[in-house]
Amino acid sequence: MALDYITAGESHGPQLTAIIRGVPSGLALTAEEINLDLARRQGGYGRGARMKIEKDTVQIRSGVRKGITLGSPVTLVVENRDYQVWIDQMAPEPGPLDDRKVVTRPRPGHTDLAGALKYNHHDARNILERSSARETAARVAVGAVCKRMLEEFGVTIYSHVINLGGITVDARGMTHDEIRQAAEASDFRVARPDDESRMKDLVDHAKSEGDTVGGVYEVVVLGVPIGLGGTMNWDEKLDARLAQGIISCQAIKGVGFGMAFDVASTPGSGVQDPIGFDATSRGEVVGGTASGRGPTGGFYHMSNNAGGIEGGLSNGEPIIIRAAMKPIATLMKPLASVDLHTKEPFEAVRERSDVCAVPAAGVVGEAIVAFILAKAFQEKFGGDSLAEMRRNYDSYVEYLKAW
Ligand code: EPS
Repeated sequence: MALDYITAGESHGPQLTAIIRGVPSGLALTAEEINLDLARRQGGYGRGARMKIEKDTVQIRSGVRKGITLGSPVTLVVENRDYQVWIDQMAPEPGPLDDRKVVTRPRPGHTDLAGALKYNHHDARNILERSSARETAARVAVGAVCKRMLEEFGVTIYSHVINLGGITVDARGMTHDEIRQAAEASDFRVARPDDESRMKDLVDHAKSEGDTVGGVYEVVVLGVPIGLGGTMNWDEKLDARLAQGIISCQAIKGVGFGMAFDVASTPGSGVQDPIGFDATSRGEVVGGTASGRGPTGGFYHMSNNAGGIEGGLSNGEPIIIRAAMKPIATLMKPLASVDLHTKEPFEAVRERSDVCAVPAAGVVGEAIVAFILAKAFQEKFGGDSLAEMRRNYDSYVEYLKAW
């Protein structure tokens, strides 16, 4: 069965749930590994009070026995601690609602207005509870499972922030390992710590103004073999699928690969990546090393402006994806809105929120990318069991070597 998942759960409901189907049998998986990524998602300078309330941990409820996947659906549960505070308003049992907590002044930029009209909810809380970025905790848990699968094939993923509210970080000249280590140690998940104090000032200033801050993160995938995805049909293309996944994340408004939008203002000779051949690296599996190239049978590109994908197929170079996050829509100095019932002009509702969540969004981006790549991996190599995937993968690498 093709790898797929669904998430469920309201931000202040009892729990977030994810069910993943199509995880191959025989994969070693523990809650502790998933928890590492859940903790990474909770970090970053500029988060709101909710992150102090929650300590996200996963419970594996199906699909795993004694630390090994069974091939059956994997159910992951992350409880919301804050539910205890919201139980009166959010419990599934019938009962009255507190009028003071009903949301009728939609926030510009959020789903409140269109969602309320579409689903016929006169309390926009019924929309915002699900559209909240809290849902990304479930996606990060799914991504951690997918990362585990990819690791078995030498594929690793990291992210770092390259623009925070207009302050850009230039990581050129740094190795993958250096960028990854610096980002993990940084409150802004940036490669160069010298940029952090200006970012902190920017976020503090926005907070004092009741405003919010966006930015751009980059996800990098190392060790991807040549030929994942599809070039024959629109919905098989790897970049198209990654773009859909990335854009589906709350507040993400733009996505690009490699040099991204700069392709539009650069001549073709400065955009396309010249091809070379190195017989010594035939069949090399080098995920995590300096070049980050996966198995290609010795073919390589002399630059990586394409970000590892040409014509909808991985080309073996590191996959590099950039995503632009808009500033969070919930403002403490709210913009103009209209009451859903009276139609009178009002300021939009104030909800507790983050001032800046770009570093966390990068961790979510890793998870999204992990899922899409794991799915593409399974399409190419089969996947009832990890052993079957490995046989098919090894045979593909042998085929590339013999080309
Ligand atoms: C989030 C949980 C939410 C928000 C934020 C991210 O919790 P609460 O609404 O209780 O503060 O902090 O969600 C949003 C930015 C949003 O617009 O919904 C989380 O777990 O990441």
